Amino acid sequence: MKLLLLLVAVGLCSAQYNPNTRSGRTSIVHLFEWRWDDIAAECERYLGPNGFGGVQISPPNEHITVTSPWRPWWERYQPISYKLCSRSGNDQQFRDMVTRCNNVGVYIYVDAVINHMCGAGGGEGTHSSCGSYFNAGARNFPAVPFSSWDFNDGKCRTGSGEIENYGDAYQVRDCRLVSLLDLALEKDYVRDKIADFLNTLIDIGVAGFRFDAAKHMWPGDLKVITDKLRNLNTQWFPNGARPFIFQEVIDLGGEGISTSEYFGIGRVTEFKYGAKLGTVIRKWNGEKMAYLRNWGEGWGFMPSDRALVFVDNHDNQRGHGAGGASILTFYDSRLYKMGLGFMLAHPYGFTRVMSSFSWDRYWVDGKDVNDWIGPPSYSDGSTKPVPIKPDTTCGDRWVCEHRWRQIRNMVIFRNVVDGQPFSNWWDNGSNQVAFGRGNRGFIVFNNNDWHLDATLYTGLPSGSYCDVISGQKEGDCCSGRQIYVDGNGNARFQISNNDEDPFAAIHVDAKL
Ligand code: QV4
Ligand code: CA
Repeated sequence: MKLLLLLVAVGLCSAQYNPNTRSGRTSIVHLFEWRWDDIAAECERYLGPNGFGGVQISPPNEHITVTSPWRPWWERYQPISYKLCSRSGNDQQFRDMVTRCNNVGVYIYVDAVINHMCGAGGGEGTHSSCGSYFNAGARNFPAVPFSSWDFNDGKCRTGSGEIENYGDAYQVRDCRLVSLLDLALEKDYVRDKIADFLNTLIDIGVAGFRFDAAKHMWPGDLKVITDKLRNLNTQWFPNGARPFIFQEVIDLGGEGISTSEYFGIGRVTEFKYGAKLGTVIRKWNGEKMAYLRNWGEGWGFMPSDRALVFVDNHDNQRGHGAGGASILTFYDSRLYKMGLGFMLAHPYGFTRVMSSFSWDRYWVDGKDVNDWIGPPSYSDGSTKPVPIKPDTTCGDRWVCEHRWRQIRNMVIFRNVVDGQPFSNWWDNGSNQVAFGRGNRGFIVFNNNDWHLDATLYTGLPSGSYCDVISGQKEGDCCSGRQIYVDGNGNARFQISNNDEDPFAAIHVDAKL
């Protein structure tokens, strides 16, 4: 009996690290600023058929609207209430999206902004996405309702009320992040309001949450809130399934707060991953791909089963939170595809793919002053739909990285090699590297300025394979280059440094 109870307890806890994706689906995609109607359609027509496990959505609750002169993307990070109406759609559209995505096995992960409400300078009125009245100066949000005693104004010890020193954990948790009114998460009332909001989403059918600004919340408060959460909706999930939690904690080392403080609650974003991978692929600071042999914990990252990993996110692709010049984005598409290829082939962490909208970058003194620009929108500020072109790419300013052949095929590669060990590493001591995943898949990179011509042990069964980077298997044909694995598992790879994409990947589902 004791053993049984223990097993149940372990099962309950460990589930928060489990993304709840359908078996054989191993990645999620962040459809940044997409409308609910478009996400529902994308689940059905693209994400389901191509093996994506889920979607991280932009915050679904009511937020401030800022119109000076156009609406920035970041208004979504200034909550006004927990009503489900936002720039992406209303309550009914949200429920329709969750149902339709769940029905095709693509699950929804909500970006939960629970550390704060809008900025202290947010003003008074009904300039909010559902038209709810609020008064930022008076700390009054009647649509929740929250009032002045639900905020940390009295608790913060800095003169400005702002976070002034990231080395001081108290300031980081109890003071205001860029003037955002900081909620008093130690109060039962505030905890209950947040848990009610998250439980409403769970009942609708979401599979988990990104905790925005988790570093700015005490782990103990988050633990109490997550303990109040119900199990997932059994219409789609097994009995007793717990919501997946991944927490946004930026820890590049050297600050007062470390990611490990949050492991008791769920997974945590590993920001070192994209920063380091970008440095290696750009060949900065003497880095080379040969050093990736012990990628993962060997590079000082958190344990793999606690990590949520990504090449770039909606902040650091535009110089916000932990944005550094090394971060690879769609603007550097050739290097970006290699970065995604490496991430999706490598077993470390749970992987998230970014899907962006583009904007005209305008650099002034090393800073992009257009970093605020919002998604494609009409003159009234409402977000435009995502048009799909005949060649399957997206129109307007929607970049749809997840629809790029190389990236989508690597999402499939990761599913095919799921559970297989990292194996058969090879490198030339410089920037030509290769590795496999057991006997299911193999990938080769040439990031040197010269040709790669090497016969490598792949671990794969003999036969002809279609490279899923230069093309893909279509029926019995291969639209890209073919690779022949001989009876000993060896194959000759020839990759020019001038190839459109200087890497190649084969797996057992792309065998001809
Ligand atoms: C400005 C000044 C303040 C000043 C204030 C006065 O910067 O110093 O006190 O005016 O009113 C926007 C503006 C910002 C403005 C603020 C309040 O950009 O200039 O303050 O609003 O009006 C996003 C954006 C922020 C944006 C915020 C709210 O990145 O620029 O602020 O949304 O709209 C750290 C954190 C990490 C965080 C990261 C960006 O540790 O948690 O910074 N990342 C998450 C999200 C991110 C989001 C937030 C947190 C906040 O991923 O997108 O910030 O919810 O590293
Ligand atoms: Ca806080």
